[in-house]
Amino acid sequence: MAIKQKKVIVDVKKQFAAIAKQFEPVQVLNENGEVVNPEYMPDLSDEKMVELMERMVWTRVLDQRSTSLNKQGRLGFYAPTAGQEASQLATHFALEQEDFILPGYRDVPQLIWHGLPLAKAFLFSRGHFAGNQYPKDLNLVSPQIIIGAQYVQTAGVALGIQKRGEKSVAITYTGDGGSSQGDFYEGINFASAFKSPAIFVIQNNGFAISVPRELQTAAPTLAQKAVAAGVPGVVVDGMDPLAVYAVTREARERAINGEGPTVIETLTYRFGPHTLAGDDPTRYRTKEMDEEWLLKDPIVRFRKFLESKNLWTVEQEEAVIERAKEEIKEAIKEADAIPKQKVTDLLNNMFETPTSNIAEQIAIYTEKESK
Ligand SMILES: Cc1ncc(C[n+]2csc(CCOP(=O)(O)OP(=O)(O)O)c2C)c(N)n1
Ligand SMILES: [Mg+2]
Repeated sequence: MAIKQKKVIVDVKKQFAAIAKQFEPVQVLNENGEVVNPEYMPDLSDEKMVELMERMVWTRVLDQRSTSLNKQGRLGFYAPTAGQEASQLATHFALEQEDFILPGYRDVPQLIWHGLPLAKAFLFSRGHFAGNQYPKDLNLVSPQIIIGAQYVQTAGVALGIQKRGEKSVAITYTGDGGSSQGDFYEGINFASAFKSPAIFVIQNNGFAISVPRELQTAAPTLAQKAVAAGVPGVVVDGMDPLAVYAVTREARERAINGEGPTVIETLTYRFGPHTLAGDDPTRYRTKEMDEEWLLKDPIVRFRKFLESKNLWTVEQEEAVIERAKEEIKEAIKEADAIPKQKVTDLLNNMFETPTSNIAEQIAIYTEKESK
């Protein structure tokens, strides 16, 4: 039988168009703080919304103060957070105290709002071992520096929660760059196979240090990578705290109802440099790009919304700023009061029982430090 016309088997355009429709960014508030999708409005009381705004303002101050303290040589490693407050704090706001957080290096604010004493965060920044020793009752681990590794660990923690029959979730954070790592795929696949209660957040701030997101992957959205693993994925306006809260809360509900993990991609931007270790964003970002994103500032947007509901005033904001400065000053004092780290402190904290080579080094440094 003669074939009249050869038909294309994979209609690429059609395939991608069908997928794209599923990944339109979720938004509740537009840049002017107006509600554009009331059907997605989360169930949050006025008091709760004010509390979220207070946390965002407080955290912006922490970012500014951490930057100054770093420049004065009083802090060490620091990854700026300004611009990402909605992505970080509104995801966190949708959690409960029993939930477990596995952060990346930029996610110190979530740890603090989950109860980590600020002095601990400063000690972590200084590379002090005490900055990695957390109160036992907090379900937290210290920030992961290895890109993506926390995704695999989260699959494990979520499986543990499930095996114990607990009604809580494990949440983790990585960046757009992190979503190109093998660990990212392994983590979501494992949690998916076991339908474990995990939430995988990708904070897509457009860059992995200087590498633009477009050079990371040809995937039109990062959230759609989830679908291949059988996991629901959602893209959200990461500068809109109400939308971020709504998608995270829904993901949490699915997780505790035994429906498995979710991948959330937040579209965001870091206003500052990658870290304070010499990165210069003007070498890879344009002024126009910065300006465009500054208009989307999550604090400005939420302030406009709350002001329109008579829930926020300049005085309220100033009070939060003052309180933040005071608390930061106290926490730095507390961190300064901890004895400086000795080489033996570092070595003694590596293993419960030191290996022979570490034991040898402990002996050498104990001798040196005694002089
Ligand atoms: C496995 C691994 N490879 C490389 C690095 C070096 N590194 C540190 S941050 C970073 C970029 C990560 O970008 P992204 O995931 O987008 O997170 P962002 O810093 O933008 O929040 C890289 C490559 C690392 N820490 N770990
Ligand atoms: Mg990034």
